[in-house]
Amino acid sequence: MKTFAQKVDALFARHEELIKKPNLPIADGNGIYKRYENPILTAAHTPVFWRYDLDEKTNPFLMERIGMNAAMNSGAMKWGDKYLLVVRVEGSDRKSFFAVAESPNGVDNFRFWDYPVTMPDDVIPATNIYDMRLTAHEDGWIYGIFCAERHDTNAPAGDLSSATATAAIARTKDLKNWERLPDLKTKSQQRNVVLHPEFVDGKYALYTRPQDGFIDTGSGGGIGWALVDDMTNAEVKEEKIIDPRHYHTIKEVKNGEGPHPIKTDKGWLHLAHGVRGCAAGLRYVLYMYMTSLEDPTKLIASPAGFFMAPEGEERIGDVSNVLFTNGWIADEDGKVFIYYASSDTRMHVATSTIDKLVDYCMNTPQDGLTTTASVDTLKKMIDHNMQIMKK
Ligand code: M1P
Repeated sequence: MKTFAQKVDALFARHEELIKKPNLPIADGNGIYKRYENPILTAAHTPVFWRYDLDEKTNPFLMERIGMNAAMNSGAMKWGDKYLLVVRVEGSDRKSFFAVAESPNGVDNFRFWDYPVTMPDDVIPATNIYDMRLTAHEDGWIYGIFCAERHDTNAPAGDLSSATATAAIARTKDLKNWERLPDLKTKSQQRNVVLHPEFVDGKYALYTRPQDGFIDTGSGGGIGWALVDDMTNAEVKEEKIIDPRHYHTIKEVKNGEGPHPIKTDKGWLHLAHGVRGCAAGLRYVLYMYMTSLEDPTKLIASPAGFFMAPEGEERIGDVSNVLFTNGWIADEDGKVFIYYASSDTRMHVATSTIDKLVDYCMNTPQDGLTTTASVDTLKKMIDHNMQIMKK
C-alpha cells in the first residue's frame, strides 16, 4: 500500500504531466486562425496545494478540501517574455476569483502563480467578481476592469437570484499589488467594460455594454463608447453605441467587447462576443470588427457572422454552447494569440496574425441582414470562382 508521502508525490507528478503536456496546432483550419489540440487551462491545472491539505495529520485520507470547478474567461498581456493570463478561476462554491498563470510560449506550459490575486473590495463589497480585461494604458498603469456582482437589494423577499452587474476598476504596476478604484458610475447596469489603451481627446475611453438587467441587455443597444475624465472617479455621462445589435444576426440578444482592440495601420482590430437565443438556450460566439484610427467610434469593417463558434468538446460544459473571450496578445512579429473559454469551463488558445485578421475583417462580406442578400453575396463569389476555375 502506498504511503501518504507516495500518494502526495503521485498527485504532484500527475499535475506536472498535465501542465507540461505539449499543445500542437490542429491542421486543416480555415486559413484565418489555428485551433490547438488541448485546452490550455482547466480546473485540474490549479496547483495541487490549492486543493489538497498536504498534512497527513489534518488530512489523513488525502482528500480534496477546496474544490475548483473551472478556469475560464481570462484577461491577457505580455509580461517581459512571458504570456500571462489573469484567469477567472471558479471554485466549487461558485465564487470566482482572479489568479495569474504564465506560459513561456503562449500555447502550453501555463502555470499558476502560487497565490491567487487579493483584490481589495470597493465600499460596497461584491459577492462575486469575474472576467477581467487588462489594459496597459499609456498613462503608465495596468488597469483591470471586471464585473462586480451583488445581490439586488430591491429584489422581493425570497428572491435570492436577482443580482446587479457593475464595472469594477483596479490598477497595478506589477500584477501582484492591486489598487481598487471606485466602481464605474453609470445610469444602467454594466458588464464587459473595457479600457481603450490610449487617451482620446485627452480622456480615458471605455467600451461599455449597457444593460437593463443582470442577464438581459433590454434597451441596451450594443457595444457602447464613453469618454471619462478620471479613472480614479470614473463616471459615464454620455454613451454612444458603436457596434449595435441587430435582428437575426449572431448578436441579436447581446454582444460585448472582448479584450481591448489591437492597433494596426489599417485601424483598430476588435474581438467581441455575440449572443443569440435558440431552443437550447443562449448561444455565444466570437466575432470581429474594426474601427477607424482617426475616429475610434467609427465602424470601418464588420464581417458577417461568427469568427469562432463552439466546436467538439468546446460545446459542452457548465454553460454549454458558449465561447467567450476577454484576452489576446499581439507579438512584435505580428503573431496573435487569441485566448478564449469554452462553455464557462476551460481555456483555449487559437493563433493567427495581424495581417490575416485585418484581411479577414476587410474582405469578409458584411451581413446583408436577409436571406436574399446572403444568397446574392454567395452567388458573386461563385461567379468569380467559375471564371478562375475555367482558366
Ligand atoms: O455564460 C456565458 C457568459 O455570460 C455572461 O456574458 P454576458 O455579459 O454577455 O451576458 C458573463 O457572465 C460571462 O462571464 C459568461 O461567460
